[in-house]
Amino acid sequence: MNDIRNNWTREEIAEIFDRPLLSLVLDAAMMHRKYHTFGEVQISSLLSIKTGGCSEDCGYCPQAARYQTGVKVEALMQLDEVLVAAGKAKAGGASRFCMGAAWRQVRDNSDFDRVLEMVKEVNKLDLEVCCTLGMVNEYQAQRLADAGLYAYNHNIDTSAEHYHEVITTRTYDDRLNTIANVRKAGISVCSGGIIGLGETNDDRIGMLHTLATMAMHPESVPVNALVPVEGTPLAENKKVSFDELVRMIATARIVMPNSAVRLSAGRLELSLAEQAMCFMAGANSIFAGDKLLTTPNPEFNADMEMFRILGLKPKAAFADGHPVKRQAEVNSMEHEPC
Ligand code: SAM
Ligand code: DTB
Ligand code: SF4
Repeated sequence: MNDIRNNWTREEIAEIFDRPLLSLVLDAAMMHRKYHTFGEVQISSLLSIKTGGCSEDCGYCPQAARYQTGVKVEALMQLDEVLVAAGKAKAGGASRFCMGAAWRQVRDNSDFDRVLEMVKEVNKLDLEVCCTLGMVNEYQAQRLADAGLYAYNHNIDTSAEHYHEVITTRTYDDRLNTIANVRKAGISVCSGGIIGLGETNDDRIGMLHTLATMAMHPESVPVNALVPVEGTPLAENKKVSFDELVRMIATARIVMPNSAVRLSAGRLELSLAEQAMCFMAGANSIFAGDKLLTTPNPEFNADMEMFRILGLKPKAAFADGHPVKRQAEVNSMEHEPC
């Protein structure tokens, strides 16, 4: 049977998800080896270009204005500061630079113009540029693509059924619409979710089902473990155990064989051996750097030591080509006289 499918049933995904853990990891490792260079890990670096003060009520998020989390609200960063951070990320081996803004949605104003400048300038550093700015319409997605944006991160976070338990200020369909707008603009899609939001295994399977039945799978699938932050409604949630994370990663790897599965937030809680199991289960991307957006991440040197011990190699930028350029080629071929 073809490995790359978008007609998965929930039952088929559940059957994979429920396999004994080590069998599941072995199956995922074999799928990983078939579609990727084993041991090659993409390094992304994150920068919060606009921190805090967000109008949304995402129950996990330290940047929501309505929760007292101690995150200081900051205006949109200046272009030159962003370029310094991007240069440092590149020097540290990152191939992707992701800029995050605590916005509900993009607005057509001077802040967006500045973000477009950031995209253009970071692109010149030969980094894959990624943004996560909240909801975007078709026109805004096209402007980002025109500026040279490589990828857009927009997580579906959990299952359609559980979504309203965590977020009430927007709907699951709003998220899916933005992802469709990004896809239409030819930008690489980065979309995954968080475990530890009080969801059931059925919700985890439902989230993977939504992603794996998209007409095109997201090129990147971040799997975050909730980083509980004091002041947020989910601060006291039960800690995600490492086997739950491995199970999620391995199932994602099997149902979306070609995608990069990113072991994302929550790595600070994992030992080296636990992270090794995540890589074995098909994770082939991480966020590196001492900070995620507002919460801590493993020290850069500790990650480099982990790469050395496990024999991991950083993946080069643009190893999979540039989606916007690929799209432009397809468009120009469509217009060639036959
Ligand atoms: N505001 C934009 C949005 O919501 O799409 C972009 C930034 S938002 C912080 C990006 C993603 O970070 C969220 O979709 C969520 O999946 C993840 N995230 C936020 N807080 C988190 C936490 N405490 N633990 C794990 N992941 C978190
Ligand atoms: C994603 O899936 N995880 C990253 C990135 N995409 C933007 C964000 C994690 C944020 C964790 C909480 C924080 O540092 O504020
Ligand atoms: Fe705002 Fe994004 Fe945080 Fe939700 S996840 S509160 S939209 S910054």
